[in-house]
Amino acid sequence: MRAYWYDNLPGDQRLPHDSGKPADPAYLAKLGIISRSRVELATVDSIAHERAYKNRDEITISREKLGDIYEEKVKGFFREHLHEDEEIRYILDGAGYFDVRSKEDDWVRIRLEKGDLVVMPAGIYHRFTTAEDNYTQAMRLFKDEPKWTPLNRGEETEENRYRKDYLHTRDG
Ligand code: KMT
Ligand code: NI
Repeated sequence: MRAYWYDNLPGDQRLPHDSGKPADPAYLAKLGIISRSRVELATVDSIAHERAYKNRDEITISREKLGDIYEEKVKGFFREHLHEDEEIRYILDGAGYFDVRSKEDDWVRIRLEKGDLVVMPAGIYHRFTTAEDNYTQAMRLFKDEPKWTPLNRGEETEENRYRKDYLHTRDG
């Protein structure tokens, strides 16, 4: 796990886009994100248990698995959105990037590799992409029913109850 400020330069979303300015775990914590590097599945299980998670699934995002719709899927995940549930992502293999919005609405990029885990709060704006090797295998853990529906950022999400609760928790 390594986090840094996104460079905002043009170029494929799967490139590192590293501005050279790191973002430390303490800053991620201020955004409500918990991150852990190189943990075993047993650790994921205990975090999920502590936080009363009930469901999980596994997803492989690769050309081999998705075929013709791979590029489309990758673009879809990269649309800025929020979810109405807290969610855990645990990388089983490969690598990927989660970009999350900072307090000032800039992007912080979190690179996750095999064994890395993030807990993302409900209501945070984010987007996801595979990295240069176009391969991410991940476990997605969710508290109750799988509510995968990404709510794309717009006027409606600004008024969303989960968004407002998130900002209230983040900013006090
Ligand atoms: C998300 O919330 O954008 C995702 O779960 C992306 C796919 S899981 C690595
Ligand atoms: Ni998402």
